[in-house]
Amino acid sequence: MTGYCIATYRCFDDKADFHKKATGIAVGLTVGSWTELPEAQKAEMEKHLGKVLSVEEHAADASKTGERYADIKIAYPDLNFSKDLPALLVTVFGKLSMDGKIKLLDLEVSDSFASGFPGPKFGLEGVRSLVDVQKRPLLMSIFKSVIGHDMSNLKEQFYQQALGGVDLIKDDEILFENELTPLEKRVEACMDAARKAERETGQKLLYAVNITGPTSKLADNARKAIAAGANAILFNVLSYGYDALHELSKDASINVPIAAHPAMAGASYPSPHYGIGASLLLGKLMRLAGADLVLFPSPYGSVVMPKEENLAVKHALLKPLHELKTSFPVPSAGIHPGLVELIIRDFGTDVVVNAGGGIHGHPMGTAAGGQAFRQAIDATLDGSGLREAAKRPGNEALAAAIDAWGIREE
Ligand code: 1AE
Repeated sequence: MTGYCIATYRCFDDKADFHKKATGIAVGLTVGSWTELPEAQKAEMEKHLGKVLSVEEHAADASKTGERYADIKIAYPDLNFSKDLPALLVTVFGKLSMDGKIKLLDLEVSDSFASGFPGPKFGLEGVRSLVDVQKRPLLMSIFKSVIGHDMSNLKEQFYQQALGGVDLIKDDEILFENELTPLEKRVEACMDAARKAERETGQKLLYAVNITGPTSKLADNARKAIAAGANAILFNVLSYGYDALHELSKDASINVPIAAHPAMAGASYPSPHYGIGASLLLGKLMRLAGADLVLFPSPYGSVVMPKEENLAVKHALLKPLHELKTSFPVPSAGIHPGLVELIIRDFGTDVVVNAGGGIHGHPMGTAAGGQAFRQAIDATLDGSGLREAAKRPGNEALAAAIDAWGIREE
């Protein structure tokens, strides 16, 4: 529908007239009132009026929430909001988000709105090129135990992670500017460790350094990190807002991939009744705002997202969307090598396997933690299976990981 952005809501109510509710939203969030307007004014306001496209009613379903609900689609004229995500989100789910049991499930933005969003600068293919890995899933390691540690400790942690054969290393999202490991010095130390490890492994890697601080300083901080040698950045998108991500990603001088962290997402997507659906929150909006990689919980780890929702996030990052590049899905939290077969079964090879505790907690140490993952990925791709592969000479790291965490088979 040219010139309109379409919002899909799920609205729960045991008694409501859902058609009336839908009209109330379409009018209330656009021109305010309609029936009371004089005819002359109606003609003038018509172009600003929201339109109810569909109302699909569902009887109470005991297998879901046990309540009656409706899926409602409403089209909002682009004319009503400026071409930025805060304006769009406030239009479609500002006051409405506080008005009873209603959840925003999806947004289909118009081509005209999307034209203001270049999306991921590198995308999945670009990230693959930077690390020079075309076919297999990538492996990312997460710094753990960073607060209160000094630079030499951090540098050694980085080196051990890099030796394990990971493709990316990300800062812990709770590492902010601090005296022991300030941003630029941290980048210099870690990139130095990356070069040292590369001389041994022959492998390129990206270090996603956490860009933090007041919103007004984010772009400067990113540029400082890049000048110090950073080749990727990590960003806590939801605490700043999508527009902050968009500002970083569309900035030509910030010419490194951006990994979006999902911190705070749990305040929005898990309720069936309220908030924003996971595939929109962590999928479509992250991609539109320019994330090259997006972290989100997996269906199997320590922070669990139901599988259907999880795969919907993956699709939102990978399926065609307004000519935008795709974003790398990074299912995360509580991942260990015994989950790799499930990850590749559900996500295919276009996925980043990401682990913190599953690497640093390896019984033979951090470097062996990375090696165990790489062995698990290879064994899954060559079809030999983890248990068989663990018996092979050279795969002792995988064997130890399986002893420690087991293999999850569904
Ligand atoms: C969903 C985000 C995961 C994350 O940032 C993180 O730190 C995970 O750590 P582990 O792998 O659970 O130790």
